[in-house]
Amino acid sequence: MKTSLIIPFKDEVLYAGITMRNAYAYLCKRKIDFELVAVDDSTDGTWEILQSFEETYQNIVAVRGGNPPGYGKALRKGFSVATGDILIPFNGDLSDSLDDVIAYVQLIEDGYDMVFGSRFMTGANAINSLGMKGFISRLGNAFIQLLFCTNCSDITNSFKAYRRIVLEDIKPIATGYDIGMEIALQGILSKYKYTTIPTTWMARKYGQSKMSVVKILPSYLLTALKIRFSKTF
Ligand SMILES: Nc1nc2c(ncn2[C@@H]2O[C@H](COP(=O)(O)OP(=O)(O)OP(=O)(O)O)[C@@H](O)[C@H]2O)c(=O)[nH]1
Ligand SMILES: [Mg+2]
Repeated sequence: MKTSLIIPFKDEVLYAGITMRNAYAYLCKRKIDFELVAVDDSTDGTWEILQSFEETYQNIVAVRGGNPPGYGKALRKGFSVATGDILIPFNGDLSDSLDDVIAYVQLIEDGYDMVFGSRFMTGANAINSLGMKGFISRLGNAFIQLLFCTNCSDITNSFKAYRRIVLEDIKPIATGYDIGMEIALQGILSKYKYTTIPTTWMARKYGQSKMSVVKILPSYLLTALKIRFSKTF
């Protein structure tokens, strides 16, 4: 099966080259059938770097995101141009692990429709720690676990893998960081087969975070409640 990594970038001039080179070299070495789909909303020179990769490699695609930009919009754009059978959002600041990508691909090939990564379950490795963001994220995730009776301890994490049919069926609408949660919760309610595995998460070394967990918490909770109650009534 072909795998598409969807990689969002917003002003990641210090990461764009490293991330694209690492992902490309790693997946070639593992003899995976893959493509890299970079979705960019930058004004700092990231776009020019991504374009040079697109010109050099046949299986690298670089596209622009939306206006106004948004993390969810960027992933949706990536899903719409991707040609893979397995779609995996992979953060442009290399916080997600390529070893975990291989584990995801194997599980989808084994028959799962969705694979969720958890930074919180036993066996997970949060290198350089998640700090206060991690604490708030754990609380939010505990609430969502109760609301949906799911054993996934990190539903808000966007690093997941989906079989193409799941995305074609669910047609996510989130524009922000809540997109991963939206797809996962809709997928669970639609009875797609899923599993959760412990993953490695690494804090960024360069550049700035684009995400404030306090600012986005209300939109996560609202999205979760809407999904829960629109399916019930
Ligand atoms: N295309 C696009 N990419 C985005 C947008 N917002 C964030 N990103 C990218 O999405 C990835 C995750 O964003 P981060 O800012 O690292 O969010 P985070 O991982 O929660 O924050 P850190 O803990 O600081 O790493 C990065 O590669 C960003 O550049 C956006 O609006 N459009
Ligand atoms: Mg990050």
